[in-house]
Amino acid sequence: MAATTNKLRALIMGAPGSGKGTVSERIVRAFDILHVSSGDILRKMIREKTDIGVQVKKFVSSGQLVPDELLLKAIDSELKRLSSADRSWLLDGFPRTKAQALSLFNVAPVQVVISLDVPFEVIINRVKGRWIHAPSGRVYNNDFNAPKVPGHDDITGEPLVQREDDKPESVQKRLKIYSEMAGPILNYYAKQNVLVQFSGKTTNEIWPQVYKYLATKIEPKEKL
Ligand code: G5P
Ligand code: MG
Repeated sequence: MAATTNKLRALIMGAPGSGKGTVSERIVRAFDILHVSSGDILRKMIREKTDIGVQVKKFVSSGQLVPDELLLKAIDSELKRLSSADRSWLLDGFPRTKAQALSLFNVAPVQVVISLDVPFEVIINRVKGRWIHAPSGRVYNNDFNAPKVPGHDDITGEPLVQREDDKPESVQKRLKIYSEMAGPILNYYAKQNVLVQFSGKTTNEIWPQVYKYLATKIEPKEKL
């Protein structure tokens, strides 16, 4: 049963590499909101070789969606935590199927769905230069937000890694799956009047639009 709260329940959607993680980092800096990425949760389980991590590895590294039942098992405890959280939250990468959207509805109906619309040719170029700090999920890019020290995380100084699913063949597969799967979810939220689309070729173009929109829903802690 969904808990009642006046905190914001938001989603961020968009194709692989559209900038969900990058925009989420800016949202967390500017607003008092918790960011939860299903991809980060799965990558942590894979790194730690948990039972679920071992089962999801083959799907994640080849760019396929994790089957619903397994995915819901993977994020069950996180969803339980969020259902009673007394803080606003932003889910990144979940839901991706109608079954997942219905499960989320039972936890908490969402009030805002931010959809990032970035051309696929722009995305294909940018993921080639992506580096991540695996423990935190912080994202860098050789051409865009390069780390201060090449190959190292700005905050911890730990080494950065490339994602296994950023190989060109996996990226193509992920983009194809997104094209096939996203439509019904976006329609589902459009019908609920909670979907807002932000288009652009760069995060710097999209971010001020997202900030202005979110500032109508939740008090910013930092000015743009
Ligand atoms: P994820 O982790 O949810 P994706 O594929 O949805 O992964 P991804 O790849 O994490 O999305 P993003 O977060 O949208 O992309 O993009 P990003 O990391 O912020 O930006 C991409 C790169 O571009 C970065 O290097 C960034 O620095 C750079 N960049 C950003 N803006 C700009 C710009 O303006 N200019 C330039 N030049 N660069 C820029 O899911 C991964 C896998 O987990 C499983 C699936 O297997 C999935 O494939 N999974 C699920 N399976 C089933 N159901 C679910 N709900 C699942 N969730 C995860
Ligand atoms: Mg991401």
